[in-house]
Amino acid sequence: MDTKTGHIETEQEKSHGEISKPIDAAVIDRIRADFPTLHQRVHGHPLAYLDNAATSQKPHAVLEAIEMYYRKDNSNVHRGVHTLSQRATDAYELARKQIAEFIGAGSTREIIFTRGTTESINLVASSLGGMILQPGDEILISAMEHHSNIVPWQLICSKMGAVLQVAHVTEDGELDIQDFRSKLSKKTKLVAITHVSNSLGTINPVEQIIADAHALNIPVLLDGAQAVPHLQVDVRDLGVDFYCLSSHKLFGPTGFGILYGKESILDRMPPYQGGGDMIDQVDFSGTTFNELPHKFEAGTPHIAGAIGFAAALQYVEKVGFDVIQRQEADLLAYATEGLSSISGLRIVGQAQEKASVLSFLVGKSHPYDVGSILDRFGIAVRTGHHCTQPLMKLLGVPGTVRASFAFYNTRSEVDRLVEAVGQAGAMLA
Ligand code: 7TS
Repeated sequence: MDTKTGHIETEQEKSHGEISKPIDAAVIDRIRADFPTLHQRVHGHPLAYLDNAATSQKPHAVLEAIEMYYRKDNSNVHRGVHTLSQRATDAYELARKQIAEFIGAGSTREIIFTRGTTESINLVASSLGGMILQPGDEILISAMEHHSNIVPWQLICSKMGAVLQVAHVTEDGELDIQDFRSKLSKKTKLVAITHVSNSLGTINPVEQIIADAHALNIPVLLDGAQAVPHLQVDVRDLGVDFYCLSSHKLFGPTGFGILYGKESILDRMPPYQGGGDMIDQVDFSGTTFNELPHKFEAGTPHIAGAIGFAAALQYVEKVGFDVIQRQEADLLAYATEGLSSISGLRIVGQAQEKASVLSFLVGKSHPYDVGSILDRFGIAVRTGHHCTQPLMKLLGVPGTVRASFAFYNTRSEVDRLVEAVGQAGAMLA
């Protein structure tokens, strides 16, 4: 993004006061000051953390919220009359409300706390899949899915005698929408597709996907793990049936995530796991289950995870998606241009709509070797298949080097990346 083109400030931008266009380096510096991990040296160089698609760094606000909970309120939730338990329960359920508002859910009953995107998808596959699938039924995914949105469907399909259909992806890394449409049929019982590809950055046309599937009364699950750090998602505007996400990619703690589901569907689904908290009455002759969302939350939950995640969302709102998107778009365009100037470098994934994820290969060098050299320069990227082995096979690559940017990254980090990749290419040639 050329920040010098005549851009008219929106009301939201104006409300950010000093954050006027272009985003001033001083603003990003202030943001960086909120993230303690960014300020360290690796192999004698300042850390350039460009592995945000794997996990993001955590601002002070998140670390403090978690510490305060453990220092002051640590107690179990939903089961104590004492003050600490009530405080913990209040903070935990307030987090649910804040999370519901952040993604535009209609009710906290639609927000199920999980360990992350992986567990959210497994929950739907196991509970809904086990309830509705008949032999010969189909689940439709795409060829760019993370293993987390492939394997749970394979497991339930093989258990129920159902069939996994896969919509093609083009050479540019876009969903082949015609192929997707041609694979929707009366047999399709669910569409499960990623909102943003973790390997290529492709932003999928989810409104279109949902419209096509809903025209045939097929529910849609979106894997939002890579979307929520970059896009303002409103599940009700989308009309999506299930939306899955992980706290740790959105500046919150690991081991915590969300399954959003429409209440009308969640209500009909059987529990996923049994244990404490998810029950209403237990008797050896049978058990009745708690109401939503607790029906799907067995056992002592990740209380600090919920509280830390709510703090992360507050932080993101304070920065604002407008600033986040402008900074990331700038970094993506700048890095794409810089890396493209390196001879023999090939960018993998050239979709029209992309989030700030950049996969590439340098000549015939193995991605792992390039990544190891970058690490020596203090630059953190991910290498390999990024848990998308079928996609790598389809694109005919062994894996890629992946740089993924967050709003706290800078053009000077991109300069260092380009310089180091150039050197790695020369060393490995
Ligand atoms: N779906 C997508 C699109 C992802 O990118 C990931 C994690 C997951 C699901 C699983 O999320 P989890 O939090 O349950 O593990 N992706 C990556 C990645 O690209 N590099 O490391 C983890």
